[in-house]
Amino acid sequence: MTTAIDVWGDYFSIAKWQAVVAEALESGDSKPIANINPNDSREFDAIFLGGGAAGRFGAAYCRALGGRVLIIDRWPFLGGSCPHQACVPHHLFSDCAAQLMLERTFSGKLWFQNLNDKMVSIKNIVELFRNGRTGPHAVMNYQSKEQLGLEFVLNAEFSIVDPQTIQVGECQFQAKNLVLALGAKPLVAEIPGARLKGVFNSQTLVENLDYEPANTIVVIGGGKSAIEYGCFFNATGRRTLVVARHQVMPMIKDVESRAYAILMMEEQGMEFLENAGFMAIQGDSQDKVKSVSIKTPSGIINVDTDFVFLGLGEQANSEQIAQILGLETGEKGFIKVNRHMQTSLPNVYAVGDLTGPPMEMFKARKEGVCAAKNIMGQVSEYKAADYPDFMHTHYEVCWLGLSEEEARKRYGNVKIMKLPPDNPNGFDVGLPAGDRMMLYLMAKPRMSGFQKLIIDGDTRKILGAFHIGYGAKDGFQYLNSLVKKGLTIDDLADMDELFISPSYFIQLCRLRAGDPHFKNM
Ligand code: COM
Repeated sequence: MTTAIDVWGDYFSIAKWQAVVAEALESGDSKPIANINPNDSREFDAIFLGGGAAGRFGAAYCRALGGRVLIIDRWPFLGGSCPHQACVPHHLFSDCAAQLMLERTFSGKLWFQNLNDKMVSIKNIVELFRNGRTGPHAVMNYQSKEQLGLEFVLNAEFSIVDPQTIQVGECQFQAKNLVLALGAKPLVAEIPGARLKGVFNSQTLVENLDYEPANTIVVIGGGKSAIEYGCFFNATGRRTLVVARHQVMPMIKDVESRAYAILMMEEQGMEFLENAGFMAIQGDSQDKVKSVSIKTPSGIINVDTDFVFLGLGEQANSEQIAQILGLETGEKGFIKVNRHMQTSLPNVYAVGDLTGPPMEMFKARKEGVCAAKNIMGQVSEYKAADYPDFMHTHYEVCWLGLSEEEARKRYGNVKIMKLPPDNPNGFDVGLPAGDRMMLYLMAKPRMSGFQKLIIDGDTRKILGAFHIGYGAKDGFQYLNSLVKKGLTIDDLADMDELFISPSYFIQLCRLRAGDPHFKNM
């Protein structure tokens, strides 16, 4: 690697990293950026191929346990797809959707500008992200180098010589263990016309969008990314039609919570077409999308559009690696691992999106840490289960544990606490008066969200929780852990709420907690 940029021993500020990453991305320069300690002669305990959430957290943990690790990544930054094409833009777009829903709800009132019938630019927001993402990139590199002391080679193409040897340029690196953390990519749709210009997925949207989509967008898929991106497009003022082969949002298991989420999306103008059969995307003479045909139970419909978004799930970045190493793979190329994150080859581990769903940050990071512990001689097992989950619509939707329906199948004495309460006005009451919902509460009460707690009336233990509104994501992370440890209505009643109607049901539980035979509320 004679031509590498050697950064070892030099202090790199966040601003300096930002410039280095921007330059590498803009120029397409493939000169590796090497941060390797020349004074450490120990063999690497592990090479992490891929420095995203799984690789970076695994490497940091290995090092924390006293190991020597090297991360190799083809991008000039650590953090993987998260800061580049996945979580960070997704959160930006979701923030925009929430902000735009507020602006549209109060359009022309109070201090709000008049957004009625106005579209805002999608291209500008995408460009804002594209120009700003080197900030998060730089933070990743700074933290990894200056604070965590990680060794890495970035901006580097690599090849696998054998499970202990990785080649970068003319240089070979050897390690006792190999950890594959190469991530996943959006599934390619088997839909006629899916390769036309104007058909995007979450990656190509941020990389390639170079025009302003017109006023109708078709989203194909019914899962998280289809809905989350769809709500963003809709919030920009465009007609947004979500077309799913089956149901939309099947992951929100609680029937009432899902219904509220869908109702509010529909009130924002989202259109859903479920159980859609054959679909085809038609192009014009320049291979640019011009319409989509969809087979519905009541016949074929055609929708004119210049922008189609595919949110169809992910497939593993495993093609070459699985073949070279002869690894066992499953559906969509996901690498098979045991609970120690070991692949079918000794001393070869796989972590993160490469091992399959859930394609979530916490799962990637925890799998990285699990592999690290095993590599360093601790026995560790991990399988993502019983985790809290969320989805961004125009709102944040969070949930954990069992839905009401699931709970009733398993328990004989299920109690429910919810806001708004069952009442003749339906949702037209200003409850829950949750975090960041106060304007809605006063002026558009039906939009002020939905909360539901599911409790076993016999043991008083919390079985599940659902929240639609804002500000609950953070709390649900902690709440889930407490619920798994047996949190009861009485424990919740004893907490200290920081808001009138806290996102975690503290006040409702306190109102009922004294009663040994408490009722629904
Ligand atoms: C966050 C990436 S953007 S990582 O999980 O911290 O590596």
